[in-house]
Amino acid sequence: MQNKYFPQIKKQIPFSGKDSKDQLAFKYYNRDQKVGTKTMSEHLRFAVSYWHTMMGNGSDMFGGSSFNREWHKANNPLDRAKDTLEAAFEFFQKLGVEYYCFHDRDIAPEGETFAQSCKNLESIVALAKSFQKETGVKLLWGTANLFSSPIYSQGAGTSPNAHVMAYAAAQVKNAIDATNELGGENYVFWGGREGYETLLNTDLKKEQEHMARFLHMAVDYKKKIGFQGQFLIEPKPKEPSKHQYDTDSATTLYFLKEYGLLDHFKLNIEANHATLAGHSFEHELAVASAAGKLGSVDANRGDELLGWDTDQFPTNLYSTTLAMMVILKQGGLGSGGLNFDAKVRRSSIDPTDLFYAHIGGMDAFARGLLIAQKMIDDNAFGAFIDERYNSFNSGIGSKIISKQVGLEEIETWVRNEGKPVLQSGRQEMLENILNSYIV
Ligand code: XLS
Ligand code: NI
Ligand code: NI
Repeated sequence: MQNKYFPQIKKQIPFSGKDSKDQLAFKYYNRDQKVGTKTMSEHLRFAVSYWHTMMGNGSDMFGGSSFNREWHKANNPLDRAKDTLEAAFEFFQKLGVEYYCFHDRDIAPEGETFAQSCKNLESIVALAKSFQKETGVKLLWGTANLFSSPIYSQGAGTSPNAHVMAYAAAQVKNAIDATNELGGENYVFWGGREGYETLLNTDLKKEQEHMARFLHMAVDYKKKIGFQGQFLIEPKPKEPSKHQYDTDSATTLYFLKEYGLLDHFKLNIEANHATLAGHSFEHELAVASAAGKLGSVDANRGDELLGWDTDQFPTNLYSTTLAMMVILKQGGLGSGGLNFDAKVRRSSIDPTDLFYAHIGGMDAFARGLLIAQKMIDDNAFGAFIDERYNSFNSGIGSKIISKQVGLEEIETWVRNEGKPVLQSGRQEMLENILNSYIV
């Protein structure tokens, strides 16, 4: 293991158990510990996001960089990218994480021309491939940054300008190639600028048709090159656009269905995007899962008092527990995983803060996993939920569901039966049960 960029961390972060006071150790995440039939690492499949952890510099809307990372010091952008990659793999190994995720423009700098950008990407991908081989760290997903460049200010796949859409398509082709070359297990589409600001200049239907065509071309290309990874769409309601075409799980599922794309995509659900859409994280996971389309997760959290994508590291045990309930119930995330799409705060200026942040997030999900598995093993809520719908298992309920009756037969039945007798939903009691597991 290299010891160049994080000399303050001498060895891989150990597991030292819940009573340990060592803040550079896991209290709950014990990678080989069995939970149900799988190990913790098989359940959780943690990934580091390159853009925040390696490229983040603490800047925000009101001020420039507040961290001065060692790996950002070289003068030449390509040298900087190489140093960053080296630092990244040192970080992954010291943290003991098995996956990472990137945008094309995080790992390799944009060149003067499109061809130069592609060349930069190819050379960094070759280097990443050798680091992956050396360390065993794998690529969870790659994606294309179709939102930072000014050419995408009016959209990428939905730009009113065909040349821009073509540019974005060419960029996606190269990002899929890079992901394929690195054995990426998924490829993500997040429609950063695929939305609109005002209907005064927008043909909403046309833009959605263009987006669908854009995605169909990607599907065709995937088949052509035999890329085995899963395509994912990441819903988000706003920021940067006011109205996004992939607002939330339900909107995105409808879009995929409407345009014949449903078979080719699953969803990548981000906690902070769920809350921005006015939903809970577990709601978005449950909607995707109910459709058989929960593919992967961007694990982070927002702030209750701030209405934007603060991308904080997840620490809320209620949230991680309820998320893991949904994930366990569908039998895991398949080729997906838990990607920390999260950044340390502007004031957390030391490289060691990157370790504290990820340790906290990994422990929060490990605890969520343990608690959720226990609640499932004990059938803490399942029996109650089954019982709540019991009236559909016989009598009029089963006749409705098995299509034996229609409105007329039902009316006759209701006239004879009178008013329904209700049962309590018992929300408070169930919340007490949840608390008894978490605390
Ligand atoms: C931004 C998104 C982005 C995607 C990848 O809000 O979360 O980081 O995950 O493009
Ligand atoms: Ni994300
Ligand atoms: Ni986000």
